[in-house]
Amino acid sequence: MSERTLVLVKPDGVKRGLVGEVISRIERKGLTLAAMDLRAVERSVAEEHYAEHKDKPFFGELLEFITSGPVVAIAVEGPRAISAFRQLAGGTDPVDKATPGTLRGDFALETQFNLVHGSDSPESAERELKLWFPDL
Ligand code: RTP
Ligand code: MG
Repeated sequence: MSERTLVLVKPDGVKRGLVGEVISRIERKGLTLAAMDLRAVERSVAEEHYAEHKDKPFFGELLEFITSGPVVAIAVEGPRAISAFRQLAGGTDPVDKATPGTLRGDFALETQFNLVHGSDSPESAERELKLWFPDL
């Protein structure tokens, strides 16, 4: 059964020219792109997107970072797309958790600048896709 997940190439990934690399890995895995958009992130969208972290000490930095430049938002589709993309992304900490061969393991060094976002559950995917792609 096919499902959809929200992927973001974060501002660090766009600035570093890694959008193609992310898309390539999604496609090579066998997942497909249902929608894609390069866009500036409004603060209200960033706050809503990361609402689960609003009481964390890093929330302010996280908002600053995610609104610091354009992101590429992608609705990714395929069997077990949510888990499949989390596997491609690797763990949150790019050194201690993400292993080589994953996007974060191969291309990132710091937790704050970890290149990509992927929805972490069916509930998150539904909520996030409504926020980023209301017309999909
Ligand atoms: P994401 O939501 O961006 O896909 O990342 P994730 O599920 O792997 O990690 P999550 O716990 O949801 O954290 C969201 C993002 O917040 C930043 N972060 N900074 N300074 C810190 O300790 C810290 N912890 C998390 C990261 O950019 C992380 O991806
Ligand atoms: Mg998360």
